[in-house]
Amino acid sequence: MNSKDYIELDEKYGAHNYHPLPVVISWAEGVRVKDPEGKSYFDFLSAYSAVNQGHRHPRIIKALVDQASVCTLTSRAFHNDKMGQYLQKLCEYTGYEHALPMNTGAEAVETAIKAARRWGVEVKGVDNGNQEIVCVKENFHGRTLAAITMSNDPDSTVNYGPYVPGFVRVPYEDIDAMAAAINANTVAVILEPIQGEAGVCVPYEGYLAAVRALCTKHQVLFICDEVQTGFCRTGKRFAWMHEDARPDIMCLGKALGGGVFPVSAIVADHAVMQVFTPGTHGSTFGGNPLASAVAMAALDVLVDEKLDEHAEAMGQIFRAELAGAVCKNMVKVRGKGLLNAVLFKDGFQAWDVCLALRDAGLLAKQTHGNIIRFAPPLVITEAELREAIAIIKGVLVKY
Ligand code: IF1
Repeated sequence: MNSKDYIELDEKYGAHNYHPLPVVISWAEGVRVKDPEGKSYFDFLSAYSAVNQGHRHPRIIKALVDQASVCTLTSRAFHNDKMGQYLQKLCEYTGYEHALPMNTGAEAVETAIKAARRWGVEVKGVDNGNQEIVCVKENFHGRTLAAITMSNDPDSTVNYGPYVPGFVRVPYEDIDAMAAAINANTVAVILEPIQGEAGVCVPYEGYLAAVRALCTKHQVLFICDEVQTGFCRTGKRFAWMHEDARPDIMCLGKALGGGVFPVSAIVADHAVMQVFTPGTHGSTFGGNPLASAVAMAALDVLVDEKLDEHAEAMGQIFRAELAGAVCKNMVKVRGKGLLNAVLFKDGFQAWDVCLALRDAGLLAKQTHGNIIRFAPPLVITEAELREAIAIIKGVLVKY
């Protein structure tokens, strides 16, 4: 079978809920992937930042294989000998007292919403059923009903009603609108510290700290969705760390699984996490020994390879180089660390650029038609980065 055959099978038997770039990946290592015909590409999407540690990092694969050969799944009906060590490592890495393990990012978001709603009743004193959560426009928090209720993207929401009550949406970067939306029933504010799907929107300096202060003032929980921005992607362990803005709850996913499989969690201190009591929340797969072993290795790689500092340094080079690219439709380059985007003029079809990049040996995906996100694995070396930048510049000059 060749690439064309694989694509045909997807289209024949799959639901048509995606429109992927026409490329098939059958091998991957570090920052590079190959198609079945043997053509090699730089991966500049990193599975939407789930592969921060690089494809098939040897330490992570070793943890996977070692654990797979002794015990993979126990459920939470019994203890296992890996979850506790994993949660300890995650708490130490994030600086929170407790962690609650789930599987996907959307489940972490749901868990944070449930924690905030319960906290609202049991700690803040809101009547059950009246809890409100403030979210921001252009957010992306996943595909569940609560997550799409927060979304204002028609692609995500159309004809999926009835939506979930209890959410109020305000413009991003508008602290006055947020303050006006908060009332006695407000239990939480949720946002992405840098909006990923919206096109790598970095808020003005001071916004996150202002949100934090506003939440503290009104006894409202600050929830940061770090599913995409977390684990060194933006040049810090977590994107809120660019400011004095420590959230009450962090939603984590993607790179926590080391690019191997879904691992997610929320972290919070005791005052919030104590709202969960036996039977009130859970997951068959959350905290399983295989996931725990993989996540521990994924965290060790981030620390030992100093991927936060490295992402910061590589990001500086990337933005400086791309800002100097010749391209008549390019408007600007923005981002932090190795989460960056090139913004083109309104109405420009970035899809065509993605196809040209593919042909030149680099995979990236457009968002909102006129934006391309560039997010390579954080293990990319400076030499590899400069090679990739040359490919990107060589394509941009034709547009
Ligand atoms: C898809 C986007 C990125 C996320 C944030 C929660 C989740 C995500 C901030 C849910 C997931 C993914 C979903 C994936 C594509 C990707 C994406 F384009 F859709 F928006 F990264 F930008 N919070 N983002 O970014 O995590 O349940 O998927 O594990 O195809 O839907 P999940």
